[in-house]
Amino acid sequence: DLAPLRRALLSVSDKTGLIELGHDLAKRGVELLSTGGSAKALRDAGLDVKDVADVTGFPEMMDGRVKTLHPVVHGGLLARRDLEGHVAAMEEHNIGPIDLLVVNLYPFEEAVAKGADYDTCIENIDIGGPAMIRSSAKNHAFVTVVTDVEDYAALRAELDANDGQTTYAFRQRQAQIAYGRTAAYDTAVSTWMANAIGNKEPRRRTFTGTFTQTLRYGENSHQSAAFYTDGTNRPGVATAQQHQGKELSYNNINDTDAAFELVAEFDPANGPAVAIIKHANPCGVGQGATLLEAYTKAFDCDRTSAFGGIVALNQPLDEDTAKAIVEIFTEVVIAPGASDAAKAVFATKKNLRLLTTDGLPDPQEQSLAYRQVAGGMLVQDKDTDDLRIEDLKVVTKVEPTDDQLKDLLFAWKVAKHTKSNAIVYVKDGATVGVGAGQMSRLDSALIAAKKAERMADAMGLPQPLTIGSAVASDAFFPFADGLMEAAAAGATCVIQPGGSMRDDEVIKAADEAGIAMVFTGTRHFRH
Ligand code: 93A
Repeated sequence: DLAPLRRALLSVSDKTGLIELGHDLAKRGVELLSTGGSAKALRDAGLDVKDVADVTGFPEMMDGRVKTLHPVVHGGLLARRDLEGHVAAMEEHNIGPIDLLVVNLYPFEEAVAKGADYDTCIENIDIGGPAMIRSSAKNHAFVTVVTDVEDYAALRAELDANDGQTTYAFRQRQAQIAYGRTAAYDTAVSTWMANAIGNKEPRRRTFTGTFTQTLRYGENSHQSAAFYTDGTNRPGVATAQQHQGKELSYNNINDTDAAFELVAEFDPANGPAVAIIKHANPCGVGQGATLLEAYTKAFDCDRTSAFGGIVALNQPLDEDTAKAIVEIFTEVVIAPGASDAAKAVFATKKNLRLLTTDGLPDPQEQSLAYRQVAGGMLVQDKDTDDLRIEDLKVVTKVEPTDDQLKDLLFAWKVAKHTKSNAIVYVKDGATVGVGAGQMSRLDSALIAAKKAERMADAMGLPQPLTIGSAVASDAFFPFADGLMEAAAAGATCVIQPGGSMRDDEVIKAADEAGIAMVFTGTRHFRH
């Protein structure tokens, strides 16, 4: 069960903790082998180290591409110490056993994150490191492998507890971690390359993320959870900088993502836009002449639900908007930047998290969306469909006016980011009623209208804002009832995919109600 530790090979890109580890191993009488930069660091610290090049009899060559790829190294890592044949082979070829491998890889993921060019990324693909890691992990019956600086302490504790040896359980655990590391590494390379060459075939993609953070808990407090990045380095919640407030929770991350992806649909060139999200659904989206106006319009859609919500902006946060946001309890604000004055306003609310990014997510950028099901994973292209006015087909006697068209397109963008069945009422560049996630389209229409009525009461308005609104339905109306409900709530124009068996009935109902209707030909289910 216990394996002795006589020789170690240390080859690390991240030299954090290397010297301390080297001293500790030397004190225990372990012979140290190492590669170029690592050997130099250890030697400079006064340690006795043997160069791998001296052991293999080959110099490091081809800019370091070939340094440890040699039978003397891999034989030393892979030989079973309990098989006569293996031991004889070691003796015959003058291969010494290597009992501990400490490797961390060329920083490929960091190179991608920094936006390095193609050739630089290629040079950052480590070949020898993963090969050694995989050899030692396979031979964990005898060999200990450490692939993470954070595990140095665990290694030392293990050696302390076992008289300078390691237990089988420890080696197994380290091997399991090691294969996870090489798998994630190669996935990062494949993901980066898929993006670089534009390969979008879901069946050619592979996924494991790079672990970034343990979360306090998952969707509920009895579920453990972690956050992984996918190596694409897109602007968004995964790459945002957090300025204040406690750590983001699982739900915060999910909702912040929904908020930012939605608000990014609104091109900053067309003016400031704000989205407020609760439980991954929009409870208000507004566009205005100023960010403050956009926020106020979003907030007025559903002031009740906005409490404890997530706010996403399509422009840097300014002081006026920051002041309005802190008037109610908000969990997270995400924006492509924030002014110092805005940050100062937020500093008075220490629980409010502020996240800033270098830009907005690109709603048209192709990527894959994953969903787990029992025993499997569903993979699809992200819904990047971008509707153009030319694609719309007017199907009613009445045509929408230019102003109505603007609100229809606004409503359509919001519906795309609302759980199905989605019904979204919009007026003058703001949502005024959102019905989300119902099992019937009619219920979504009713709920959205009901909420608008409640807001009118709360705000002392003479009538709900759905009067004279534009309405979007994320998928076709299967019957005329949903459309009639929208008309009853005061909608004067409708955008929907069309394509129902009963389109004729629905169009007739729209004509009878005197409303304009356009078909998009595409739908935006979101489950
Ligand atoms: O270019 S490599 O793929 N070729 C190799 O043979 C090799 N062996 C170890 N890179 C290789 N390494 C990597 O070098 C290790 O994984 C480690 O990240 C790095 C340590 O180099 P140095 O000790 O010179 O700083």
